[in-house]
Amino acid sequence: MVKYNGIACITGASSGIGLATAKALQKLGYRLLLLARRLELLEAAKLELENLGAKVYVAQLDVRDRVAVTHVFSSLPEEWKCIDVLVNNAGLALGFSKFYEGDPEHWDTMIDTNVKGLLYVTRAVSPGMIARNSGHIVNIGSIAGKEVYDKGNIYCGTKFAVDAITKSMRIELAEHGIRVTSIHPGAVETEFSIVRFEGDASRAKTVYEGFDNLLAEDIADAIEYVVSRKPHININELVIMPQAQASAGSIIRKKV
Ligand code: NDP
Ligand code: 8X3
Repeated sequence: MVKYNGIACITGASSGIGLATAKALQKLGYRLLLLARRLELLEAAKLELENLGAKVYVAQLDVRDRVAVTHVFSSLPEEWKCIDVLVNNAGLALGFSKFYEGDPEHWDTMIDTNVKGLLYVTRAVSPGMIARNSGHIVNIGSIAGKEVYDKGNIYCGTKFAVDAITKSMRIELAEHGIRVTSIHPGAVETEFSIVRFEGDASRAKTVYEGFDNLLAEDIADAIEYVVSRKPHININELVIMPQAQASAGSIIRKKV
C-alpha cells in the first residue's frame, strides 16, 4: 500500500465520522492532527491510534471560536504546521421542528459551527497549502445540502452553504495546486441524532430503525478513497446514501 507521510487535520475527531476518518487515514500513513471540544475523547483516540503506530497530536478546539481557531493553528509545534489534508467534519444538527417553531439558539449554533467554523479553520490552514502549492481540503456536507426536507430548514441551509462554499474554494484554490472535495452522506448512525435530539438516545435510535443505515466507517472509506487518488485527480463530490434511502426524506423501512 502507498504510504502518505503528510499530516491530516480532522475537525470533530472525537466521535462518529471524524474518529473513523482518523483511523482510515492512519492506515494510509498520515500523521494525525485531531481537533474537537471533548479533549478526553481525543486523548483516548490518540492512545488507541498510537498503539497502532500512528503519530498523533490532539488539541481542544471549539471551531465557533475564531480567536481559538487562529491560536490553535499558529501555536502548533513546527513539525505539525504543514497540513496536507484538512477534513472539515465538525458539525451538527440541533432540533427538528418547523422553522416558525424553531429555537434561534439552535440556529446560531448550527450556523456558527457548520458554516463559520468551517470557514475559520480553512482560513487558518489554506495559506500554508497555498505557500506549498499542494494540499487537499475535504468538506463534509450532507444530503441535507443537496435536498431540503420537512423540518430540516436551518440545518439544510448550513449544508447548502457548505456545498456552495466548497465549490468556490475549488475554483479559487485550483491555481494553487490544491484539491477540494465535498462528501455528502445520507443517514449515518453516529452521535448525530443524539445531539440533534439533545441527548434523547431512544428517539435518536428510531431514526435508524428498520433499514441498513450507513456507518461512520463507510464515509471514512470514501474519504480514504478521495485523498489517495493520483495528484492530478480531484474527486469534486460524492453523494453517499444507504441503499434504502433514495432521497433525503424517503427511507424504505422493513416492518418489524
Ligand atoms: P457526531 O455527533 O458523532 O460527530 C460530530 C463531531 O463534531 C464530534 O466529534 C464533535 O466533537 C464535533 N463538533 C461539534 N461541534 C463542534 C464544535 N463547535 N467545535 C469542534 N468540534 C465540534 O456526528 P457525525 O460524525 O455524524 O457528524 C460529522 C459530520 O457529518 C457533521 O458535519 C454532520 O453534519 C455530517 N453529516 C452527518 C450525517 C449523519 O447522518 N450522521 C449525514 C450527513 C452529514 P465535540 O462534541 O467533542 O466537539
Ligand atoms: C445528516 C443527514 O438527513 O439527517 O446530515 O439531514 S440528515
